[in-house]
Amino acid sequence: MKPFLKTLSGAATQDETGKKTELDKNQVPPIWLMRQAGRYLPEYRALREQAGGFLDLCYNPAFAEEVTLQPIRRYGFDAAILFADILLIPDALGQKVWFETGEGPRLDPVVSAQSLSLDNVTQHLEPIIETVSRLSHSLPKETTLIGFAGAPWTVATYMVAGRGTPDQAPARALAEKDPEAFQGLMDIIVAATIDYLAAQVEAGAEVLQLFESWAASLHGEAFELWCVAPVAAIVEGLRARGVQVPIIGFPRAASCDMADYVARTGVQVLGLDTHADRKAMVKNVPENIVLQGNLDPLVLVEGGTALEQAVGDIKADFAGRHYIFNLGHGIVPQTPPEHVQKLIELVRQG
Ligand code: 1CP
Repeated sequence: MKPFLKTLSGAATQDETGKKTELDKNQVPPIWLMRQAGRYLPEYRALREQAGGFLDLCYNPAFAEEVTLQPIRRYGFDAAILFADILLIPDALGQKVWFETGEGPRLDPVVSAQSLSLDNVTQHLEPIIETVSRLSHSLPKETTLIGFAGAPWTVATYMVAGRGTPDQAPARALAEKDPEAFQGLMDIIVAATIDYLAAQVEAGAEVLQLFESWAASLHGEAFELWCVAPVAAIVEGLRARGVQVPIIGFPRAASCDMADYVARTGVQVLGLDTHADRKAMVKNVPENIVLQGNLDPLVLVEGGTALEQAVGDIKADFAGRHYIFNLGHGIVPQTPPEHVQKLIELVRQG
């Protein structure tokens, strides 16, 4: 079995009555990194230039396949993540999306689902599904393929603001002022995301991740309504369609009870951000849930003894636990590629 999937099935067979699969204290965890394909790699920058715009790269199956494979070829990660973006869903729903060079995403802001439609979602995202299908054939046989989408709240923050924001104020204001319109917006994102992720799995994705990058901007009841319920609806919708693959939830920097988040959403893996308290997570999150994360991307930039120390700490804290080595957030562009090589050596040296 692929190492990545073995870790997931190992955890799934843990039960709470004390019958446990034996776990080697010196286990080597599977490793992949969020944003492992991207601007820190010279081969990515070269292909990106050839493709034209960022969206052109995402919608070109041959280029997107190649970019996904680049970090696998260079480093031999245990998993490859489909090269795409969370903002392809708004694009597929009919919202205008573009990327300003050096500035990030821009969208024509919406205040409801009124101008959006599910009619063309499947057809619009066909090239992405083609990329998944190609990858399911071209990846090394030991490499697991991860499909993904944005969690609805995070996607909605961009759709309402028309861009990335430090505090997600426009979406929070809309949810507060007109909860019905906002619910309509969330419902259409949930529906499109279920179709999209089911198609990714049908084409060969073996694990799915839902990126909730802006979980920290909601608390209490609003967090339940807009972060927990929509992710639960996606998990439930996929299961109702017979999609059985493990699902990774990543509520970055959320201040909620993580055991509760896992129980309510139904995810099998919990992604931990840089600031998560690992010891508390090991104690509080049930053992049949796999933990993932949480190396600081800036420690990867620094390298040297700081990196050695941080990897040692993560391994020590997660010893005896099924976990996946990863960062607490995406790789930053200034990361020296050789530090990634070093990280893999440190993780795999047992
Ligand atoms: O080449 C470039 O200049 C574009 C940079 C880039 C890349 C490489 C963007 C624009 N998106 C991506 C790829 C991407 N995005 C992946 C590919 C797979 C991999 O990890 O290797 C994934 C999973 C994403 C997910 C994504 N896009 C998230 C969630 C994760 C996170 O980083 O928090 C978010 C919030 C986005 C939106 C987005 N797309 C791109 C940028 C720069 C942003 C962030 C904008 C902002 O909030 O300021």
